[in-house]
Amino acid sequence: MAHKSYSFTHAICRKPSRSIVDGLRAVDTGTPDLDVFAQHHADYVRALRSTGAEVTVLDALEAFPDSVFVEDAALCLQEGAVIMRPGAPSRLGEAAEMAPHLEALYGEVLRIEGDGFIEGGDILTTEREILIGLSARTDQAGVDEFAKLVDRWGYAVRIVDTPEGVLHFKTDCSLLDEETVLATKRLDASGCFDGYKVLHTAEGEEACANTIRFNNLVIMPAGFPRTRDQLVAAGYEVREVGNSEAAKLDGGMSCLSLRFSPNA
Ligand code: CIR
Repeated sequence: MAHKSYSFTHAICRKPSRSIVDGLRAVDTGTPDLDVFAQHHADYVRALRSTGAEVTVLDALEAFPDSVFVEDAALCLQEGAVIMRPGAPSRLGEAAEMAPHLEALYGEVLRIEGDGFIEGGDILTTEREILIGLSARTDQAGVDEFAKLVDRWGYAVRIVDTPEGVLHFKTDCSLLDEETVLATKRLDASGCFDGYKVLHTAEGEEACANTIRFNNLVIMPAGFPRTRDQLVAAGYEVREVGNSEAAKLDGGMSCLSLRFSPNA
């Protein structure tokens, strides 16, 4: 049976731009190398395609250094897509750039148009609900408008916290299947996953909590062997992809794609 929270026919990615060196980062750990980033990105796209999905790779947008992180510009559900309103001023324009690509694939594309802010990285869609972490990028007004929009498609939205100093809610968690999430201990301690089965990232490997379940695969950043072994032992088919350059900009596996199966 197909699961709407992780069975996908489509994905959209965007090539990293040369301006990626100016991308936002909480702490400067070095300038990303564009060639290495491009190689990792190509590996990521290959992994998505290997599951049989149709993957569109959009051209780089030089005007938006963080535009490779397409996840933050929109939220895709089966019934329709919602264009976000990113809380980072330098990223606000990315949302309008994404809209026409989704309009070409979906019957219904809605927009956050009020004063609130919301980024896709703060939204975890599970089989039964949509969890949204308030963060430095996502505020109450943004969530309220989003919740009102997706109510028409029958989605329940639950507001949760993002740990202090963590960029996005999903920086610290990801969906593994209809009842299981991968999360850092610090996020799980908030109680937001009560009712779910939770696998914890291994001690010292918190930076790999942001994986994606994409059809048969769990795609995770390379270099986190103890968490990888745990996922394999739990029965998941794991694919590792290099993420050293995106990580310099606080990016992980989910931010590099929009994943969806449009109904229309
Ligand atoms: C930013 O700070 O917005 C980017 N440098 C990283 C965005 C990562 N996006 C995500 O996890 N969804």
